[in-house]
Amino acid sequence: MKAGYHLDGTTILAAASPPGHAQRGILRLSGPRSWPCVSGLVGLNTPPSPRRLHPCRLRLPRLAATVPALLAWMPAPRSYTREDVLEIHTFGCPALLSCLTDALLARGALLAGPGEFTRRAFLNGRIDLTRAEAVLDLIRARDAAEHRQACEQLRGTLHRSIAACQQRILHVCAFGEAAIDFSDQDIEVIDPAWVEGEIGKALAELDALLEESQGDRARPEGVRVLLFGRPNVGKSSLLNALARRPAALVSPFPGTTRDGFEIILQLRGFPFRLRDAAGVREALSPPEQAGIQRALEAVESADLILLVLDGSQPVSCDDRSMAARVDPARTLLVVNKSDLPAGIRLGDLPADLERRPSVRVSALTSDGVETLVDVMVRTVETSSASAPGQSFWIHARQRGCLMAASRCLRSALASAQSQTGFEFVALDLREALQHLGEVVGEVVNDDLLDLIFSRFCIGK
Ligand SMILES: Nc1nc2c(ncn2[C@@H]2O[C@H](COP(=O)(O)OP(=O)(O)OP(=O)(O)O)[C@@H](O)[C@H]2O)c(=O)[nH]1
Ligand SMILES: [Mg+2]
Repeated sequence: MKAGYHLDGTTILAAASPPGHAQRGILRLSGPRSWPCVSGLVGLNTPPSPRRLHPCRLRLPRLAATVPALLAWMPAPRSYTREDVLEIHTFGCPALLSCLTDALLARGALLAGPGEFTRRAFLNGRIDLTRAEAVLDLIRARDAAEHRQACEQLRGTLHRSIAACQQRILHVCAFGEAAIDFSDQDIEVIDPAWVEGEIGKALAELDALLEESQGDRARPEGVRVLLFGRPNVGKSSLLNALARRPAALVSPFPGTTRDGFEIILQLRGFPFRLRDAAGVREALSPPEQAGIQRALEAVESADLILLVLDGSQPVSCDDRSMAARVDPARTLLVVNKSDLPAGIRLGDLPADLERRPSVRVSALTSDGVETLVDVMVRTVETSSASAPGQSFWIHARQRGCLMAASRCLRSALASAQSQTGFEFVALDLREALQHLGEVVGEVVNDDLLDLIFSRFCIGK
């Protein structure tokens, strides 16, 4: 086992609260010496009642006075790690916590490695690896959608799908191997069509899982939003209104923005990458043409396109040609300049766009901008990438294993179809099971565990 993680039977210790000054500081111990390490410091011979907060006073050798604290005692096996776990809640004062840590280390506790509590939970069979990784996701969740996804995984959504697939493959293996045992007696024990059918189903389930997880971390840095429209409709002004600062240059001259640029914004707790781009028209110069080319490329990769229109003018030919370039399903219409007399008729847009949500705003006065934010957030919340149960965010590691398992099943299916003998089919099926086992942690080695858990913070 690598440095940083400890052997079975040891007792580990870490702060479970963030570093720095805070109202409350928490130290957490896990292992058989959790109570013996603490009992002397609180002057109690027996542990308090489990799963309650028990008031006590800490007597620390380096401090003159006693310190009030609360103890939470979670004896094995009903604890996060399935070991004896004890938490000490006291003031969030770094000097006090360091003093307490020293006292506990002197009594035999060891400083925990990153993610060691969760690693123990996994090794002791409390959670499978997909759930352990979900704990990490939960800690790192940047918004409500990521939080919800991590909770889904924590409930074992991925694990259940994989278990169903494993069951199907095991079933085929069991029947197939029994058939090999009876192969010298002239009885048809296994129907080749059934074998093919079952492998085909397992493969379809796995491929569906991979397909659903296509959006693997689809929003690594937030939802990519593109401000798209012809020159002078107020894209840069709108970016500034959303950012509440003059981030982009604005001028009455069409063609002001050339190099598009991005800003990252938190809107209602969601991270958005907002991209301003050159207005699209028949370019007057090569640099403008280059800027327009970039805007057109960004249309392909954006998660959400805000098609900005000038509400004070009729829909122009440029507006229509831009409307033709966007995917309506990813587009919201923003009718800007609502402070001016209205001159637009949305009915002049292509029919599929006309039906998309539209918001009237004035980037100049910020009128309607809050409504636009509401609509953007709602669109993201209900998009497939964040709808619960519809799509998985899986780690690259998990994805790699699923793809390897899918390859093995494909090869098993080919062997089954060419009727080369069940031995060959079984070899591939066993290998597929091995890869699926790696996703949930039935087949793992220490190096892999080190890699996974080293991404955790200490104390989890
Ligand atoms: N009255 C009014 N004027 C606006 C509004 N939004 C933008 N403008 C004006 O419209 C002009 C163009 O604004 P920009 O934000 O530079 O437009 P743009 O779409 O970024 O233009 P390009 O960068 O050239 O593509 C500026 O003079 C703005 O002050 C608005 O809501 N109301
Ligand atoms: Mg601009």
